[in-house]
Amino acid sequence: MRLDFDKAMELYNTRDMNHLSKLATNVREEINGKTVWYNKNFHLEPSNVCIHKCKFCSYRRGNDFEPGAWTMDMQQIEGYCLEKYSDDTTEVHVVGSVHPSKDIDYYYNVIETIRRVLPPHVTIKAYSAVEVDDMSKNSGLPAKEVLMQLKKRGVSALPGGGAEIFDPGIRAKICPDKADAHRWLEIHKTAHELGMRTNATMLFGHLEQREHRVKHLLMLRDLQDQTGGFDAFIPLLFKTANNPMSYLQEADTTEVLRTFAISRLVLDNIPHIKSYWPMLGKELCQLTLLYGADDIDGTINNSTKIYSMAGSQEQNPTMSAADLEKIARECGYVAMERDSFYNQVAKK
Ligand code: V47
Repeated sequence: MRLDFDKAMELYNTRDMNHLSKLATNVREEINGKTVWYNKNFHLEPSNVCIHKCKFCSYRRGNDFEPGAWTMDMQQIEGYCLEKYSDDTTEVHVVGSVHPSKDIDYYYNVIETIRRVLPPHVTIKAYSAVEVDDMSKNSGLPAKEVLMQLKKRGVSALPGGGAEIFDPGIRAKICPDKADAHRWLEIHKTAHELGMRTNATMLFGHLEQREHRVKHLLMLRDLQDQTGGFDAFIPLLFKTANNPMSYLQEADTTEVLRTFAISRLVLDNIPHIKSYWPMLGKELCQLTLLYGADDIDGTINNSTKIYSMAGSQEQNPTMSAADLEKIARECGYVAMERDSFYNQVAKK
């Protein structure tokens, strides 16, 4: 039976972690059997210069002259893609920023450059709904047109970033100046209508309470009922180093595990719950497999800085397929390589 708000809160508040683990595992095994999915991917972070001043972000710089700022030109993007790509890579995940002086052509050029240098079987998963919203505002084009242009240039999936927490009161405190919940959901809905698959995230462990998280999950579940376009949900644990909310303590391990279990149980219509190890660390990532997670993302190839800059223990995130397979095996599961759309990739 579907969990409503009250039932979800009751389960969230239980002290019986074993019960939560069993319930979430039942659902996860009904949907995904004993499979733990992973992919061979790398991230591209073209710039960390951003107009938004999200309080949780350790990565942003306000302009290109601040220490630690970077903005790649097309030659650097080409070189970077060729350096990180290997024959078995199936996905490049682009994490943008909203640069104060780059117009929409820069974002288009990034995609065109990737498409030109990497083979066509590599999926480009690019730009969060927040970046799409800013491209739309800055260019005067409707978001639908921006998405169509990105799709035409080779984007076939959107990452789940920028969702943070939908509650307007908390959102006003942690990221007041970017797309709100309504706009984030609207852009994903439009992407789904255009045939693009997308992910969804939730940033937790900062100012929000459990009730805000459950409401966030229910809003995602409602949209998924309408479109069916979300492939995966990723609970993102707030990492506290080097950002304006560093005064907060990181959420406990049990709180992380509870949140994974409740996500699995509430989101009965989203097939995959992803545990993103560059943020959680390998050990905690492995534990989440016992609380509903069925996807451990990818090999990464030391290509993302967001979480290392925010204090993650994974300072140079890289895992081989064998490392990822071991994580699953030790939990009694079987790792399976996937492409970006959860099709099994045959072993070579
Ligand atoms: O929206 C930023 C989060 C997100 C911090 O779709 C932080 O497969 C924790 O969306 N502590 C961007 N989180 C990354 C993202 C993502 C990651 C992995 C997989 C996928 C996917 C998408 O990172 C932001 C924000 O919620 N974030 N700073 C921090 N200090």
